[in-house]
Amino acid sequence: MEQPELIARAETHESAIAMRCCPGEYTYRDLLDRSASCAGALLESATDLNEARVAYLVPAGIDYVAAQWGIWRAGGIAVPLSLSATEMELEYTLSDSQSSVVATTSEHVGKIQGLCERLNLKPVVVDQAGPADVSRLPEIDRRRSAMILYTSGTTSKPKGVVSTHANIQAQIESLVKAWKWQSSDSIPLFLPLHHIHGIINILSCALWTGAAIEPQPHFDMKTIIDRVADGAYTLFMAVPTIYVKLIQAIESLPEEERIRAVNGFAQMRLMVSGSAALPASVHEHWTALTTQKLLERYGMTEIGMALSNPYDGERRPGAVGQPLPGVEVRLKSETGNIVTQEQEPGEIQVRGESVFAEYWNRPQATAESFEEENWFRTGDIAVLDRGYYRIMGRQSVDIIKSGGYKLSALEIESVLLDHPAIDQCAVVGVEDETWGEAVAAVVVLVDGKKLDLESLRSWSRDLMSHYKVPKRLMVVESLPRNAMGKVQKPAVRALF
Ligand code: MCA
Ligand code: AMP
Repeated sequence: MEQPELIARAETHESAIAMRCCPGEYTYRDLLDRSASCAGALLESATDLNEARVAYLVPAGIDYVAAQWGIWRAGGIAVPLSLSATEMELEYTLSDSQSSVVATTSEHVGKIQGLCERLNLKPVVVDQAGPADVSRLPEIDRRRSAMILYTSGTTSKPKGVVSTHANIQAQIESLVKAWKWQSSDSIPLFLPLHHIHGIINILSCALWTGAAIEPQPHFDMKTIIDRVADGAYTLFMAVPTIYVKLIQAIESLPEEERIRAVNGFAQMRLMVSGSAALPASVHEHWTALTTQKLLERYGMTEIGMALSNPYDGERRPGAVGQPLPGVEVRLKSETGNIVTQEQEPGEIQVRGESVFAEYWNRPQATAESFEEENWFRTGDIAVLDRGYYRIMGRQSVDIIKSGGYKLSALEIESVLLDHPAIDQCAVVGVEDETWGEAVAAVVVLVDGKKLDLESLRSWSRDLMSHYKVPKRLMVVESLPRNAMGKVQKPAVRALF
């Protein structure tokens, strides 16, 4: 029977440990059985979901895989929801994706029940699904749409990135090959599971290979350091913010604990950084502390991973390396020429089977993001420097990367404008040692009103995920604008 290769492969290592959770361990057979149950519960009497969107709100663990694989095995498109999203954000994702069902767990069903009633969605509780008849599951062609991930960009609201099963398989196979994944690998999973970094680079690559995953509810410094010191992992993948925080935490440990932690990190097979620029100073600091040379790579929701420092060979601080297997990369200059010289900047453009199919329900945005012959325009600027790509920045000032999350300044502005004291506002990302960039807001107040950072933050928390909430606030008489009346973001940024 045709089914996603990731799931078919699980049959070949069914007795291996797939997940070490607290408490208990689960084999690949458990994942297969639980995902079949979920598929059965989603299908009810239907024979195929035929690409209906099924959202799922499930924490990292066996239920997450049961839901994701269950949706795929039933023929649906998986739409992972963020566990830290506010109700307003969840409603947007559910409505925009036109999801008809939400899969969740007994623990989380309360959080989504009200929304399901209001939007007329059916909740399915994954951990209560009974056994299913596998012979009834539909054939899944690899060209079918498999997943929609929401990503912020140059538009106010996030767009849904649609990937097919073939796209996902290509993204996984490229990384498994480049980073030499092995069935003996073991990796912690503390990144959110509504983005590529957690879903593809960690979860799916591990499951493809028959390796073991240790899911954690969130990034908890003490737990991670203890488990690393125990020698629990061979692989570690994280965003730069986590390496900055780890350096601070390890250096403040008492000597004996520090040595144990450092030795734990030193013995790993591979440690990877990505999702945002890793400052060369942090790269070098980490090597000095642990002897590990971090492997920095570059990717994007729409394309999976595109560039990577080598597994064998020089891992250069400040650079993102070369194209991954199966990925074509070129630079296109501002004047529209393909860059052929080193040190000449250009937009990174990417082509290959790992590149997404379309933005959900946005044919114009999809068309505008591709050039002739399927080259995808990333909006990131890079140079080639002694054979390695180096990221210089982004074309749009309205995209902020904070703690590895991609945020839209326009989306945050549209929320802030609803504040009763705010008349005008401009949001920018300002440099921040820990978060890469921090969200900063410059506002013009309504006559006679007052506003301070703390009250703005507590008001914002109900409306947007905590990492979008402004960290800095400046009240001004007027926003810097050009002769046409357009807000000048570089001048706004210079205010901080
Ligand atoms: C949290 N805080 C912040 C931010 N986030 N402050 C400023 N800027 C932020 N971005 C504050 C909170 O308000 C809180 O403060 C305190 O920090 C602790 O919050 P918490 O969330 O618990 O922090 P954490 O657990 O230390 O989170 C850090 C984190 C998390 C683990 C780095 O941000 C994270 O999981 N980031 C990864 C996101 C990711 O996976 N991105 C990949 C996208 P207070 O206590 O005062 O309230 S995929 C992608 O980018 C592409 C494909 C790629 O290339 O990978
Ligand atoms: P996302 O939309 O969350 O998938 O974020 C993708 C964006 O993250 C890219 O377009 C880059 O701007 C940024 N990014 C990912 N990896 C790196 C890296 N190693 N260095 C600099 N920026 C990165």
